[in-house]
Amino acid sequence: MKKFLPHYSSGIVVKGFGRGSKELGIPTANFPEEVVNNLPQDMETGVYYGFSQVDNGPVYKMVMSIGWNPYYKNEKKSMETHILHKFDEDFYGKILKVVILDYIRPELNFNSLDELIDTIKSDIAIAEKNLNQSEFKSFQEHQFFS
Ligand code: ADP
Ligand code: RBF
Ligand code: MG
Repeated sequence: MKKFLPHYSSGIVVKGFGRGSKELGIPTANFPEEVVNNLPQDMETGVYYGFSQVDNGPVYKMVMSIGWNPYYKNEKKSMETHILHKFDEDFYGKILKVVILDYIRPELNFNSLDELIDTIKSDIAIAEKNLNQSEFKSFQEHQFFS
């Protein structure tokens, strides 16, 4: 599971699927295809967490979904980052940097949108808690983000 971690990615924030994740309270910043294609071939799809930064701003905790979103049956593999911070404005076109540190679970299908949202909320709680551990804390101050 952790074979390819930590993994560092950076790229421009592009428009995603426009499904209104934002309206659900869980906006996800999408990376372009090239960044997705740079992931190690054998890295498992699923839900991960780590740290993230928009341009040269503060480094925040994040959760990320990598894969095909079985609930929506996407045709294209995506990397969607939800940053655990309330932003006043969108940041399309800015540079997003992420370090992926740990794996939570595989991508699942759900019977309803409510179940998807509840599961994402529990992913967020896991990331919130685990990222305070000293094992991970050091990455927040990593050179990558300076
Ligand atoms: P899209 O389908 O275009 O990805 P979303 O509804 O997922 O649309 O919204 C994503 C956009 O919301 C991001 O590209 C970013 O500009 C903005 N945004 C605002 N707050 C956050 C946040 N906390 N985490 C991720 N993106 C955010
Ligand atoms: N989509 C899925 O189809 N299955 C999942 O298990 C799943 N887990 C996610 C976990 C996180 C932390 C995030 C941010 C997204 C996840 N998604 C998943 C993607 C979700 O379907 C997408 O962000 C939608 O746009 C939400 O409305
Ligand atoms: Mg999105």
